[in-house]
Amino acid sequence: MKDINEILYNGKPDLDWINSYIKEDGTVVEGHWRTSANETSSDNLSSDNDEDGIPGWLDSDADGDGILEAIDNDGDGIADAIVSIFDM
Ligand SMILES: [Ca+2]
Ligand SMILES: [Ca+2]
Ligand SMILES: [Ca+2]
Repeated sequence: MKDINEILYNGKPDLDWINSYIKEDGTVVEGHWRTSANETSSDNLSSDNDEDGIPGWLDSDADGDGILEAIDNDGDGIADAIVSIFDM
Protein backbone atom coordinates (compact mmCIF):
# COMPACT_ATOMS: atom_id res chain seq x y z
CA MET A 1 0.00 0.00 0.00
CA LYS A 2 1.17 3.48 -0.79
CA ASP A 3 -0.10 5.84 1.86
CA ILE A 4 -1.20 9.33 0.97
CA ASN A 5 0.39 12.30 2.70
CA GLU A 6 -2.83 14.26 3.16
CA ILE A 7 -0.97 17.45 3.98
CA LEU A 8 0.96 17.53 0.73
CA TYR A 9 -1.70 15.89 -1.43
CA ASN A 10 -2.68 17.89 -4.51
CA GLY A 11 -6.09 16.33 -5.04
CA LYS A 12 -7.34 13.51 -7.18
CA PRO A 13 -5.44 13.04 -10.43
CA ASP A 14 -6.85 13.92 -13.84
CA LEU A 15 -8.47 11.20 -15.88
CA ASP A 16 -7.08 10.44 -19.32
CA TRP A 17 -9.03 8.49 -21.91
CA ILE A 18 -6.92 5.73 -23.44
CA ASN A 19 -8.15 4.66 -26.87
CA SER A 20 -8.42 1.00 -27.67
CA TYR A 21 -5.13 -0.39 -28.94
CA ILE A 22 -3.48 -3.68 -29.82
CA LYS A 23 -0.47 -4.88 -27.89
CA GLU A 24 2.56 -6.43 -29.59
CA ASP A 25 1.29 -9.89 -28.65
CA GLY A 26 -2.02 -9.21 -30.40
CA THR A 27 -4.06 -8.62 -27.26
CA VAL A 28 -6.72 -5.98 -27.77
CA VAL A 29 -6.92 -3.43 -24.98
CA GLU A 30 -10.32 -1.78 -24.85
CA GLY A 31 -10.54 1.97 -24.47
CA HIS A 32 -10.55 2.96 -20.83
CA TRP A 33 -10.06 5.82 -18.40
CA ARG A 34 -6.73 6.02 -16.67
CA THR A 35 -5.69 8.23 -13.81
CA SER A 36 -2.69 10.44 -14.43
CA ALA A 37 0.38 9.43 -12.49
CA ASN A 38 0.93 11.27 -9.23
CA GLU A 39 2.67 10.63 -5.93
CA THR A 40 0.47 7.70 -4.95
CA SER A 41 -1.23 4.75 -6.60
CA SER A 42 -3.86 4.65 -3.86
CA ASP A 43 -6.10 7.09 -5.72
CA ASN A 44 -6.13 5.29 -9.06
CA LEU A 45 -9.42 4.22 -10.63
CA SER A 46 -8.28 0.60 -10.39
CA SER A 47 -7.03 0.85 -6.80
CA ASP A 48 -8.99 0.05 -3.67
CA ASN A 49 -6.26 -0.12 -1.08
CA ASP A 50 -8.59 0.15 1.91
CA GLU A 51 -10.92 -2.49 0.38
CA ASP A 52 -14.11 -0.57 1.08
CA GLY A 53 -15.45 -1.12 -2.44
CA ILE A 54 -14.87 2.47 -3.52
CA PRO A 55 -12.17 2.94 -6.18
CA GLY A 56 -9.33 5.09 -4.91
CA TRP A 57 -10.10 7.85 -7.37
CA LEU A 58 -13.59 8.26 -5.90
CA ASP A 59 -12.65 7.48 -2.33
CA SER A 60 -12.53 10.38 0.11
CA ASP A 61 -9.99 8.38 2.12
CA ALA A 62 -8.28 6.21 -0.47
CA ASP A 63 -5.55 4.85 1.78
CA GLY A 64 -7.95 4.12 4.61
CA ASP A 65 -5.96 5.80 7.38
CA GLY A 66 -8.98 7.74 8.61
CA ILE A 67 -7.66 11.08 7.35
CA LEU A 68 -9.66 12.38 4.41
CA GLU A 69 -7.66 13.65 1.45
CA ALA A 70 -10.81 14.87 -0.33
CA ILE A 71 -13.86 16.78 0.87
CA ASP A 72 -16.72 14.52 2.00
CA ASN A 73 -19.36 16.70 3.60
CA ASP A 74 -22.13 14.11 3.31
CA GLY A 75 -19.96 11.38 4.82
CA ASP A 76 -20.71 8.70 2.24
CA GLY A 77 -17.03 7.93 1.71
CA ILE A 78 -17.06 9.35 -1.80
CA ALA A 79 -15.25 12.59 -2.58
CA ASP A 80 -17.97 15.20 -3.09
CA ALA A 81 -16.35 17.19 -5.89
CA ILE A 82 -15.93 14.07 -7.97
CA VAL A 83 -19.51 12.93 -7.57
CA SER A 84 -20.68 16.21 -9.09
CA ILE A 85 -18.70 15.40 -12.23
CA PHE A 86 -20.74 12.26 -12.74
CA ASP A 87 -23.99 14.11 -12.02
CA MET A 88 -23.57 16.37 -15.03
CA1 LIG B 1 -11.41 2.41 -1.33
CA1 LIG C 1 -6.29 9.09 3.88
CA1 LIG D 1 -19.48 12.44 -0.25
